[in-house]
Amino acid sequence: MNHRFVAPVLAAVVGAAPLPSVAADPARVDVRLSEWKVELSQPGVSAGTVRFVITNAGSIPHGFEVEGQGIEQEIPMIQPGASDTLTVTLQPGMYEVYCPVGQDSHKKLGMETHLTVAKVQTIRVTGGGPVIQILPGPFPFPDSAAPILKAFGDEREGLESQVKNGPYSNNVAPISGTFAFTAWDKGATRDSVDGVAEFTTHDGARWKLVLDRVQTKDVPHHPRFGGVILGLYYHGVTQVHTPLVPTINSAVALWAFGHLYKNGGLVTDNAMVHVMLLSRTRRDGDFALACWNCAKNKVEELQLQILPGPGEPKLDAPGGFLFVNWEKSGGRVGG
Ligand SMILES: [Cu+2]
Repeated sequence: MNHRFVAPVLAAVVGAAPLPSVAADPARVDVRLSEWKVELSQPGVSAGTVRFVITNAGSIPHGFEVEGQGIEQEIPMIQPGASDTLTVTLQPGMYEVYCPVGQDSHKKLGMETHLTVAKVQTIRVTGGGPVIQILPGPFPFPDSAAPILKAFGDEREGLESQVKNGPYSNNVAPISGTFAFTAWDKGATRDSVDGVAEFTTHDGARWKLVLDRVQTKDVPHHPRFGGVILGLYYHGVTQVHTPLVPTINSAVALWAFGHLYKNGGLVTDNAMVHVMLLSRTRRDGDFALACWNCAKNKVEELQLQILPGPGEPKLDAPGGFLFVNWEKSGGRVGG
């Protein structure tokens, strides 16, 4: 199995995870000063601690100031070629960022721009309804997948093996278990998650997954592999999908590292976990995959996919992975 294409998983855990450190990692914004503009690496960040890394790329001295929502902070003037940093805690709102040198004459010449600071979004998700384990088996839509496979070039071989014996199959077993988590969408680099899944697989093994940190590394062919994506409730149709997964809407998609336990013993602290709360892809009764485009179905399927950490041996489970669905789940969004 080519692990990079396995979408999500997530599962339960051991004990109460500590609260995530919400302000642990400042968001970084790179600032380039020159005559006569201020350029930011991104137009917005989520609320919290923000670290500006400022470079004077011009030919005369410049400065940098952040102003708005009752705060006004600046760095000392820096020479051409020099850099400095400014770390500030920003509440949601609009901020003016500019060069204050020359009693605002630089600002008036154009050295001014804006930074939008957004509220941190939170979602609480609880798994419910029938719980099923998805076992290795053929992907039921090989014809629909053909054009997708073609586009993957060198990586096609791995995908084709997934079509024959992959993690998206109709080979499912009813099991039991619980899963609940909270996720914070705080931007590309500092999302957080806190949750636990506990379930007993078809072979009688008791698994527990504890989630306390997200993974932010990019993976090819994903709109964004890593971190937390909160869709639907905010952005409308996100159409998040991976190559051999039906098109769906997702209310939340996250990629995390987890602590994984089997029958009470630690398996790994680096399990690669993908979780999605998405529109139903399986029908009632036999839980067969029932649609290639499932975007119109109710968002209530909670998928948890678990793989070993990078360089670690396969999990001691059929196919070397764990894939569990809670079929009637729900999420609640808060500020
Ligand atoms: Cu200036």
